[in-house]
Amino acid sequence: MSNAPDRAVPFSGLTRLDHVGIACRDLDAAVEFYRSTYGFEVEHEEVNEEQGVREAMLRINGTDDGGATYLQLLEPTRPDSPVGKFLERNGEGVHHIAFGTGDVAASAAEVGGRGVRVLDAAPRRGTAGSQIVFLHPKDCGGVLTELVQSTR
Ligand code: CMX
Ligand code: CO
Repeated sequence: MSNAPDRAVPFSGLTRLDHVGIACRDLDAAVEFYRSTYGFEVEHEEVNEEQGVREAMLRINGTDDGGATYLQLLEPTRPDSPVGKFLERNGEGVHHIAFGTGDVAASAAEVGGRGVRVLDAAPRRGTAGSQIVFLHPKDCGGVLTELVQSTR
């Protein structure tokens, strides 16, 4: 078996796993769990009102050149937000995965051209000034999927 990319399929530009998003009811408690259980530290914390989240990014591995991998802990700022609705339906747990790209608009256009619904007509502001789009979970095997072009 070869791991070489299949050139019959156009390259999506997605090169790595940037983060796994986890829905929690209490951000501070979740941060403390990951700190005391695994030793992961918060690298960045912010409120993103457009996405309706208070969030913390915990670096798992990698370096400052844009290659690091994170856990994104997400507490809703309001019950009718995506994470608020998810918690109501499912309780706490894995909410989404995010693939990294150097050009999120180009990657979204590529993937969208293959019949996957891109939820954002234009990239929105994500963590720490990154640019993000989401793909519909129903077109991705039940996995809410984010594409992210980070400034890190
Ligand atoms: N993972 C998998 N499936 C999900 C899901 C998730 N996180 N969230 C919703 N779904 C499924 C539901 O189970 C439901 O399935 P059924 O139709 O089989 O019951 C379906 O999608 C519709 O769910 P809903 O509760 O009615 O929610 P909406 O359609 O209103 O919204 C979605 C779903 C994905 C369009 C919305 O959550 C969204 O736009 N998400 C993107 C934005 C986001 O999640 N922001 C927070 C993170 C910010 C960040 O990472 O920076
Ligand atoms: Co995310």
